[in-house]
Amino acid sequence: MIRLIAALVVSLAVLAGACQSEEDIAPTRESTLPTVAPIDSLPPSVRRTPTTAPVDEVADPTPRGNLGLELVRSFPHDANAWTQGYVIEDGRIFESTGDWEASESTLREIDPISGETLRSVAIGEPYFSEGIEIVGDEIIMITWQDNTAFVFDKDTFEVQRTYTYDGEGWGLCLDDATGPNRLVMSDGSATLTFRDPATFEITGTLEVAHNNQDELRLNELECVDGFVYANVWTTNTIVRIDLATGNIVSAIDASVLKDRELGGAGNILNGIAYDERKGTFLLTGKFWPAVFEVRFVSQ
Ligand SMILES: [Ca+2]
Repeated sequence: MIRLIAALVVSLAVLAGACQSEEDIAPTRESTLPTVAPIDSLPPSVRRTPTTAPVDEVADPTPRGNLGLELVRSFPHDANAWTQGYVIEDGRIFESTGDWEASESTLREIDPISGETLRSVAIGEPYFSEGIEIVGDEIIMITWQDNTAFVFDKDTFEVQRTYTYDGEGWGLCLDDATGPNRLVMSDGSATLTFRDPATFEITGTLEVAHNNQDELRLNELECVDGFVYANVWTTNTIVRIDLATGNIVSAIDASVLKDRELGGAGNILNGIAYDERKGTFLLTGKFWPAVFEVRFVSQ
């Protein structure tokens, strides 16, 4: 644990050193998007005491070490967005939002610099939108308990077709590194389901190994080079899962970002997108006022 704390302090120092000035990250919509506080302005007790300690709670059968965060930049995020899915491709960001109010379920394209919503479509009742993934010229969106996946044209946001499925839908990503392309879908449990991206038919499942099966609730996903990075529901932890084995090989405690935001209860980390052009990850959270571009670094 002492080593973990020491590593966290080092990570904080890296974050503080890499932090942009407030001017650099000032939002363009000051009336609705609060300015992000510099990390080094937080009191030490907040900076050095994460609100959760999930890294110790998620077992790691084949540890490859926990990863720290190196901040590249931050930019505004709609603080009214209950983020469910987040993806970036060729510099274009797409986000899905969902909420108890059906009208809050949307698919959006986001400006990667200003964070402004460039366009948005409401999904409409009774659907509660969840994760999204880009597949070619289309975006697939799953829904929480509505047993329906929507397929949108990426450029027009017009619905091309729908699929029905059993169970809940939480997160979605496309694994294109371990054989024929396959969607990876989470349902709030420790089981991932593989699906054919062309038909949405189930092609397999994967049990994620850890020592606390009831507590590992996998949410928003990002597939990268044979691994899945998964937000863990009710925590600010991201786990890195080896798709070949189902083992968690790394964990990333991103609570430092939430502390930086000083968000209220319930506003947890959710939303992860890999920018393969830059080798960086975009991280945000539900109702967070900022998106953080980071690199995951060895501790
Ligand atoms: Ca994602």
